[in-house]
Amino acid sequence: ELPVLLREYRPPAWRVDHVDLEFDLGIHRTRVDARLTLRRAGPAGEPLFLDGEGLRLVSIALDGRPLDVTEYRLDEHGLTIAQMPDGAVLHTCVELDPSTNSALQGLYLSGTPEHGFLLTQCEAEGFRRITFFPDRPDVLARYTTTLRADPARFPILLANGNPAGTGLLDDGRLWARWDDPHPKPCYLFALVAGRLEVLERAFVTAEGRAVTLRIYAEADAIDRCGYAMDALERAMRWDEEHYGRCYDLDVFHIVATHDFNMGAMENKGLNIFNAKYLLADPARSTDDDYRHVEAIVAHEYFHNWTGNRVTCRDWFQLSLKEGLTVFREQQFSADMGSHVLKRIEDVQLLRRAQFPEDAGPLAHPVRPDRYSAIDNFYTATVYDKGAELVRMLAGRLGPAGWRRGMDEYFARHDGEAATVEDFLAALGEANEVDLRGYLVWYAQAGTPQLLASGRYDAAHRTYTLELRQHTAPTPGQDVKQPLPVPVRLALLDAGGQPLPLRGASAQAAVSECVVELRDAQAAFTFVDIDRPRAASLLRGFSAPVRVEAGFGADDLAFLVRHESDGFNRWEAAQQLARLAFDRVLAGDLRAAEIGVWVSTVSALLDDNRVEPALLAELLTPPDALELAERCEPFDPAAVYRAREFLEKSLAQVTGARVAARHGQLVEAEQGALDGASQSRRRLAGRCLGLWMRADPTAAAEVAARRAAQAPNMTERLAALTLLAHHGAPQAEAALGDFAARYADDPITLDKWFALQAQIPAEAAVERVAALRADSRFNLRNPNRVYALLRAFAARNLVAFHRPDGAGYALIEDCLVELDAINPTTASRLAATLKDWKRLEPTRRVLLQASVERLAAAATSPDLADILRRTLA
Ligand code: BAL
Ligand code: ZN
Repeated sequence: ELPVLLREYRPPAWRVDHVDLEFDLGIHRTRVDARLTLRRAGPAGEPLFLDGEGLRLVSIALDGRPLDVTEYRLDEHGLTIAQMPDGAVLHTCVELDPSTNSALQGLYLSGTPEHGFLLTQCEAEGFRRITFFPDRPDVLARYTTTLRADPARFPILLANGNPAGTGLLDDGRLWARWDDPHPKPCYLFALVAGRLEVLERAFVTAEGRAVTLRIYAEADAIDRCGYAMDALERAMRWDEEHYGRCYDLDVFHIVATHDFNMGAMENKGLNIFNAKYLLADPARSTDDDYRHVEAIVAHEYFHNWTGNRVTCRDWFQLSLKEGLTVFREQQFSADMGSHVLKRIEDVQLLRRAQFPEDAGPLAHPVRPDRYSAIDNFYTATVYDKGAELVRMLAGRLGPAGWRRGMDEYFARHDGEAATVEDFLAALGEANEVDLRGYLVWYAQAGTPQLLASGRYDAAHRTYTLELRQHTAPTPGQDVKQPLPVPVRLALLDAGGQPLPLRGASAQAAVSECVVELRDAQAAFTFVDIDRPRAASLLRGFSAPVRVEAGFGADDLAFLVRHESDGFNRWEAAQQLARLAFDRVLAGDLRAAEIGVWVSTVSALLDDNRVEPALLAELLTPPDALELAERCEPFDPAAVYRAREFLEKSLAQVTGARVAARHGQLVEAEQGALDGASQSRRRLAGRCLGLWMRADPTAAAEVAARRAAQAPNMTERLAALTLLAHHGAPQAEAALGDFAARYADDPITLDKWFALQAQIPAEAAVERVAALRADSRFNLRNPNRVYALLRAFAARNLVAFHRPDGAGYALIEDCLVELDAINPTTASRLAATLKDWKRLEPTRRVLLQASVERLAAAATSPDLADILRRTLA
């Protein structure tokens, strides 16, 4: 199929002013009556085309007159009516079978036919599986939805908007009507029908609107929704206070399901959540789980303004809502917890997921200019690099300017479908600055490399920073343009204090400044300055680039010891560990860099001013996925071994200290959820990890006890993971206990699958194969596929990349089966194969053959698209 191209965007030929939907709901048969009030918006004579897939048309009428089969045309993509008046009401009636919808797009069944419930997922193009409609985000309409069903089977009937009546029909069925006054694109449509319990809370907005907040979940899960409700309230308040945005309906509903392709979905007034990101309780949730629930509840809520009230003109603009909403979510999470730790987490995610994507065959701009399957563009680039672009814009405008710009964006585009250009224009014009230069960031793929070098001129007391940028070619983009790169920086004296910075023309001195590199290279000179001991560059990760500043181990060690910017202190420790890693990988096991890293970070253990969670991060070398990205050719086992050598080197020096520290940290552990308790648990986990490498026998005994008895899931899971990943003699029994204990809890069982999928040993291939055959595994459940198969393929360098190709064969086999069930899940799993070209020759040949066989066998457009791009 031909790709869709950004440059070929045309406004819709038909608008829909009103949509009146009626559903007669059943698990095996659902009937949908749609009455669309249509208005011609394009040239006279243009036919009406409505998207529709997998629908059985029962009847069709125009302005009340049934259409003859010669008056319309049906094909696998939709419905065409050639002769149309300029305005008309089209009534279609279609039938569907939700119980056979394993793709989980459109209307489908969560759980079993006996006990499950019905729900929808429409983003990006699921609405066309529910009824015939112009399924594109720039067609905004008002919706009325009436649901009818057997009240014994479906006592709860929900749709978007405000409740507009409910009652019993003469035939005994229940009906409920919902009216959504806000125009919306059809990807935000949702309905839910089934037997669900509810948690309710009252909320009054800053504008005085009384809103009922309700979270719906199945009976065994409703007790675990309280934290999400608290998080929702916090998010609603935060958006009022920080962006002046209030909620706009009388109800706000969230529904939890275990069967969901995504993390969650922001349908207007009716968010649907993957249960994994909604349910939380102290006995079963880790600290990370709690943070994720809070962040994703906020993210979906924030979409009400950035996504729903102002939506995207077309799917190329996806980052307009996603990058912006991720940025807002990041701001919120930082405010709820620690700004430094949140920034570290964001940058880790960027480096582990987005940088590799941007460097490989699936690289695409934050605003792609073509796609074959839009579901393949819900990527780290669109989301996380997109958020970094928004962060740069916000930084460029400053807090007051950012708020002014956002107010202008909402004022101009409320109720509309907008573009990235609209966004930059509103932000810029509200502040009288031209931000169009940032469009290149949206249009150009690849991670820029920033080369920095500093020069001190003692005679003139000046310091000159030279910056150069370079972006390597990416698929389809051979020539790259320079980008505006904001570099936040300080120059530090020998005591780590920032030196006063004065530009040649600036008056007042500042301790920190931002310089913006706009061209391929530029020099920035600071005057009347003492010789700096070190430059602290790209503070807070002020641009999503890779920096090469040529710092040696001693410079980085100085920054680890003295840097006052918490993020850059961590960054210096990461860079120092990378220098050490490079030496180990080159076989130089006695290199000075290794010793400098070990001595510098281990000394921090004795510094009780360092906050425990930050200390845990300072003591951790970059993730293997980050380190792997720098290796060409890529030998996954060698990367794993080299990183493990670093871990052991640090463990040997810190063994006794980390054992003692672990004991202190867990002594008073009660499982409380406050920040200080979470921070202690993070460090306890890190200490146990180092201790496990220093003294496996003693540490494993403690780990086995904590896995069985710790009063919180964070520690239990960390201990169990260490036992399993280090092949401790207690591991199998502990794994068995854990599985028995949480047998009825799919979310916790997913953790059990995922940690085994990542056991760094070649025999993990057989273990994963056995788990795939286990009766608890289910290829139809996306969470379980991600827990076992994606965790294995994406994170297990040793087993997935076993040199005999057994890991590749396992995933190949699963993908063939999965493609027929759920193409979205299949193509997300297949994206883990993208690195084949970088592999050392033996593995490369095996993985390439696997990808080629899969490409030949792929039946869904989603999987075919990922594999075609992977091979290109
Ligand atoms: N819109 C898809 C799910 C999310 O990003 O919120
Ligand atoms: Zn989102």
